[in-house]
Amino acid sequence: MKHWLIAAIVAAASSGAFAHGEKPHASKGVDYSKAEETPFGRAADPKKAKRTIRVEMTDQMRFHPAEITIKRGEIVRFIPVNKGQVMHEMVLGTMDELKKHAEMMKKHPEMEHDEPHMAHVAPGKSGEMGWQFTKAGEFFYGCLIPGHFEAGMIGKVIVK
Ligand SMILES: [Cu+2]
Repeated sequence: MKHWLIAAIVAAASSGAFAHGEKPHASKGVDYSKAEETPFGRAADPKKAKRTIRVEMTDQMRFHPAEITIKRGEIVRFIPVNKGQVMHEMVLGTMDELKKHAEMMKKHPEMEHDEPHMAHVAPGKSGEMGWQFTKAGEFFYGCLIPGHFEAGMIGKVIVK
């Protein structure tokens, strides 16, 4: 746990130098109209969601549900719930991006990162993430805490 705390303090002191980019985040009073289009959609105001999907994360390194079907263009409010005793996270992306990101997390486990397509959730807590899948296809969500993704902590989003 300690590295998360240190990273958070350092990030606060250097005003977000650890962030990947200038992307909006719900907790920072964001303008969702400026949300960047990614290969798997864009950040959206969870308040505008017509559908809320609760996703449980467990220490068995699983997401429940592990497969979600969504209509293209629909704004979804994800509520990742950590049912375990350790930190988990829900990160949306393409399989390629999640794999790359998991590799990076292994090399730099101290790296603090926070973007609208990811939610880090402490044990017993829940997070919130608004997302609009703008393209049809198969996308994924993974927990990129070192070891978790490799253990199969991954789910699939089918966008129709
Ligand atoms: Cu995890």
